[in-house]
Amino acid sequence: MDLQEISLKLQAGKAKDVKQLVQQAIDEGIPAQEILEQGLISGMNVVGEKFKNNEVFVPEVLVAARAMNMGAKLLKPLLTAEGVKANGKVCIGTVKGDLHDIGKNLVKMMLEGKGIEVVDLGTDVAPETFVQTAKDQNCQIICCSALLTTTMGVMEDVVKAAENAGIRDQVKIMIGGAPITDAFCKQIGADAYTPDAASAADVAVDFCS
Ligand code: B1M
Repeated sequence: MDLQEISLKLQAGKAKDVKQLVQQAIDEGIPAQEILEQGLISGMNVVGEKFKNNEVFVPEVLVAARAMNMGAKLLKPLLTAEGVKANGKVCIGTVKGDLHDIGKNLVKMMLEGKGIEVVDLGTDVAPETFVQTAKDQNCQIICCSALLTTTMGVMEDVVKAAENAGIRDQVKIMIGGAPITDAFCKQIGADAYTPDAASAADVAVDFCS
């Protein structure tokens, strides 16, 4: 099966078709990671380009996002089936001002697959909420996602809030999202940047063990 078909159906917002094709790809034995990257994420990237160029608008992006979520749900048990199991607890959220949650949800999925307990704070999360949750619930890691260049700066506020609360040496801060880079991570004093959900889970396992 050509994974491009999944990408095209996702771009058209055909959630049912996406679900059916993802299932077919699974049945054909195509690795889940490949279906995710070459089918779902690649389709979402095309939608993103069109969104940028005003060729599609928020409603179309939302139906594509729904199709993406339906496909990802089917992949979840496969993506999280193998690998090292770790003990640990993290809190995760998309930073204040930012409502994008698809990438954050993928990171959550991969973390849970590694046996890590995840406190999901949702989207539009204030720095103080990340820090208070880490404190109250004894999280070893704070995971922040940001998709907008206008919100990525909030991650620096999370680092500062952890310092001000006196827990900076007890908690690791991991960051990610499309505009984030390793250089940005170093600049704001966070502990790790990873480009995708699978590598985020690997680094989290290291931090927790
Ligand atoms: Co938004 N949006 N959006 N949008 N949207 C982008 C991000 C944009 C790049 C589109 C574009 O112009 N090309 C652009 C940002 C430009 C910029 O900042 N320079 C943009 C804009 C401008 C906006 C609005 C301002 C539009 C408007 O209203 N005028 C608005 C802002 C709303 C807000 O947040 N306050 C907005 C709204 C929306 C929707 C609501 C319509 C919808 C979100 C639906 C939802 O999330 N439930 C949406 C979407 C879907 C997108 C695009 C098309 C797709 C994002 C996505 O889900 N990608 C996006 C374009 C794009 O990125 N190509 C775009 C798939 C997802 C799996 O990837 O989240 O990057 P991603 O996650 C990756 C990695 O980054 C990583 O793991 C994942 C892969 O494994 N990762 C982490 C993510 N978090 C991590 C954390 C980690 C580690 C790795 O450690 C903790």
